[in-house]
Amino acid sequence: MKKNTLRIIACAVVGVGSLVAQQTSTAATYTWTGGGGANVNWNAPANWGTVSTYPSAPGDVANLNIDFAAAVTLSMYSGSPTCGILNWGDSTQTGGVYQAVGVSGTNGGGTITFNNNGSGAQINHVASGAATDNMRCNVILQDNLTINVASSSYNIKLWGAITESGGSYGITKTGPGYLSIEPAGGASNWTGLTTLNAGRIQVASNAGNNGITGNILVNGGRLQNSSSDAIADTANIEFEGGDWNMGGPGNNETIASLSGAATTPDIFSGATVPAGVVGTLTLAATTGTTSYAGTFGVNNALALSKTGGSTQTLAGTRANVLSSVSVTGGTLELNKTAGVNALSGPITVGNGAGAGKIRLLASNQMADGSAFTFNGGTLDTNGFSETLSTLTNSGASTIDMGAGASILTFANSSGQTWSGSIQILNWSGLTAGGGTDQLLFGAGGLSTGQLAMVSFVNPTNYAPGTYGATILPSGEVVAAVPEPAIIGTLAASGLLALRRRRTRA
Ligand SMILES: [Ca+2]
Ligand SMILES: [Ca+2]
Ligand SMILES: [Ca+2]
Repeated sequence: MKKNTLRIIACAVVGVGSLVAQQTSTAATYTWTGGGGANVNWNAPANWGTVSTYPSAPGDVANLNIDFAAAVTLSMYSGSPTCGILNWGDSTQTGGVYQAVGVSGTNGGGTITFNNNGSGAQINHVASGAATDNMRCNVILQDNLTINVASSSYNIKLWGAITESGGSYGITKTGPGYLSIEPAGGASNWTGLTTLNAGRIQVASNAGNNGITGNILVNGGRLQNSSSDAIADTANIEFEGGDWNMGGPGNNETIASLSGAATTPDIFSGATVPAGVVGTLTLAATTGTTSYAGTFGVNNALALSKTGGSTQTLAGTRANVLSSVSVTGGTLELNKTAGVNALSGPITVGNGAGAGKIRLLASNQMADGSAFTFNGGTLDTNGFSETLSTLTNSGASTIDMGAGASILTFANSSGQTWSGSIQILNWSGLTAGGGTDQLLFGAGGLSTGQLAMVSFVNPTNYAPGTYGATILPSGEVVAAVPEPAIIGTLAASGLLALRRRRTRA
């Protein structure tokens, strides 16, 4: 009974509070009059030139963009600061001095809620000059929020956790200035789209908390990492313009996938000092298919890793520059203009347990100088042709030559370390070579031991079965035809079919 009584009292108190909030919820415009100083309270009416009110309701406009004569740091700890529009920054640099205008002095200290009654909340940073204004309190989105940073040399930085309430809300960045997002005050979690239209978004993680937690759309400007793993591993990033500097040296990032039809965006690693230290971009989506038409590494090479079960297509008209490629899950489809490299650097395919595939959707998608290493994965030529450097193998790997005509050419690989097996599927070749499908090696070819690890499964022009491999003087590896006497004996006894079943098992 005592608990119930307390609940009734609590409800009554909340009810009164709501009534008061409703009475004061008519959107109003407030302009800061509190001057400068540290820990100046947002919720003090005198600081806004009023008797009893301050920006605390959806739709309220908070003008923090006066000519500050001294630096100011607002305290956000109490009073439920809320606004629809925040105009922010020292509007006049008296004597060339910009006065910093901070919102909370402690990372995660207090909260501000952005709610413009569904018409989109705004932060308009109006100052000019080269400096940074910090918002260190946590941010709650009850509306989509557009952040405009008007000066190209200006940086505003959100240090608090960004969360949402009452729906899924996003952040749109406009204007030429910088917006930095680094949740040093706790874990961010908002699910709406982060859209970059101009300027820069610099994003970092802090204590394992991702700076951006949802999907991202880049229409223009630059997305830039200030640390590794700044973006949620579940995020898709769509590029319809702009670019992405992963920062560094050696910043790594995992996201779900990449998409976008624009061919101009570039994703690149930051400074490579010490030399050779590049970042790795890992695409980890477990399902779905996405296509990215921009480039990698034109500005500075990076390493690409495809891990999840999804299909990622690399399209477009410009060549990628990659320091290495690893495909251990799903399918990486290569669909650039024929002869334009989608992949470069050493290429490894397979996770050692059957996953990981590269599929050609056009010819000549991998640099001729790229060494190709199987680790139990699949190369699906899909009727297209490719030239690579050496071939190395471990595990049970597969070359699927698909429908159509594929000429797959490797450099002399007789010096490479091989173990396991390579099965060749859908080979439409000829015993004498020169057929529809051709698997070729440069002078030196493969060693006898390597050839023994290659088998052709149900080649088109052969009786069904699994065949060993032999290499012709031309360097073409073809299915070895058993001696006619052996074929006759096998056919007569039905052992050919038995052998086929065994080799398939
Ligand atoms: Ca000033
Ligand atoms: Ca990540
Ligand atoms: Ca090639």
